[in-house]
Amino acid sequence: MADLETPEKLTVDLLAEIAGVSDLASLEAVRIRALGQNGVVTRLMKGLAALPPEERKAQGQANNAVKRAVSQAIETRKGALDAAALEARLAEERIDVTLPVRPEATGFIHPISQTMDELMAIFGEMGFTVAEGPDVEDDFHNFTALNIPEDHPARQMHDTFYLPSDGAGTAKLLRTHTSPVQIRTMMSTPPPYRIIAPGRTYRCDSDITHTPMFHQIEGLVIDKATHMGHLKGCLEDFCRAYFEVDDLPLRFRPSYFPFTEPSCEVDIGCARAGGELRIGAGDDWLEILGAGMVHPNVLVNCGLDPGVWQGFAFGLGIERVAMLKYGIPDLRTFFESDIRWLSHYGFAALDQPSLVGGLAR
Ligand code: FA5
Repeated sequence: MADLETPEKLTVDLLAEIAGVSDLASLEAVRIRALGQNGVVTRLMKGLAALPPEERKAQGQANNAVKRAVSQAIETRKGALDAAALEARLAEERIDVTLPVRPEATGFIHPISQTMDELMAIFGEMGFTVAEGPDVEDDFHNFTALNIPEDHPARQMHDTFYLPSDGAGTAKLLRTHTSPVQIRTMMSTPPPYRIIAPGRTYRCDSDITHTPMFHQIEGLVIDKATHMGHLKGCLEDFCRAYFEVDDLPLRFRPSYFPFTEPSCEVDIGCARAGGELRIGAGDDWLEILGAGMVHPNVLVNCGLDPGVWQGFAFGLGIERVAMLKYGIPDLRTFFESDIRWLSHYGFAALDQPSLVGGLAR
């Protein structure tokens, strides 16, 4: 493009150039060269001032015609290039909905988490709230307040992990059961109570049905007129909901725990035939949990008047009920972090119609 070109020639050249560009960047380069601050058309306009007055009008009109024609051509070409770019992008980004889904590695919910969620959902429906306590406990909350004084033989049954003494004579320990949460709840909030306390527990123990770390869920109900009938009804409803067997038979067998009086073990009806266990059928029994009426000494230790307040407590092993419900044969496999085991026994996050099982509404 030369300055000496006539407006007509300039128009023809610029329009040819505009028609020839094939992308937006080149078009912008032409626009700057023609209409930019120092562009040829701009300089043509500025040159008017130097012309004699009688030529200015005609030259001005000619210059304006160039400017109009070039501006319009640039706009039109820009519209066409924009549309072509959009077309190309749409063609490139098209999604073929008929393609099969690419397999993706998904995680699984561990059977312990699943079982805990189910237990919390069932007890939640029954009006229980969740309480928590520390894994590292002291002697008072884990034993003494639960009516297990020093030298009590029950302490030996618990195979306790003790932590090194802090020098002040208050050796801490890893809680051997979730029952200390009862004590913490009763000492920190006023009655009545209807709580469950799920969590980790520890005992120096390892075989096919015992691991050094395992999980329990504790239940505590204290009110002014709570009695053994409530305990039976509550645990019956719970076992039937959890195992999803409406007429599951339950047996309450006398037992002993220092913190409950009377105490019982609860068995559920089952059948054992050909190495297979079927829950709810047959005339055999399977122990499932421990329970009882909270011992008056425990209430007194927590500052409650046993003449006014009474109730029941229960505790069960979460792995144990998970193994029974989901047919998991070896307790130790829960904690081996074997991804093949988890993909077999784990649960898909989105595949859960109901956590509450068969609880009657
Ligand atoms: C107790 O721990 C009582 N605190 C339960 C209780 C609470 C009774 C409130 C009455 C009132 P026990 O020692 O039986 O009880 O343990 C309860 C359950 O924990 C057992 O039935 C078993 O399922 C589970 N359990 C105990 N030790 C282990 C272990 N080493 N590995 C896995 N599960 C265990």
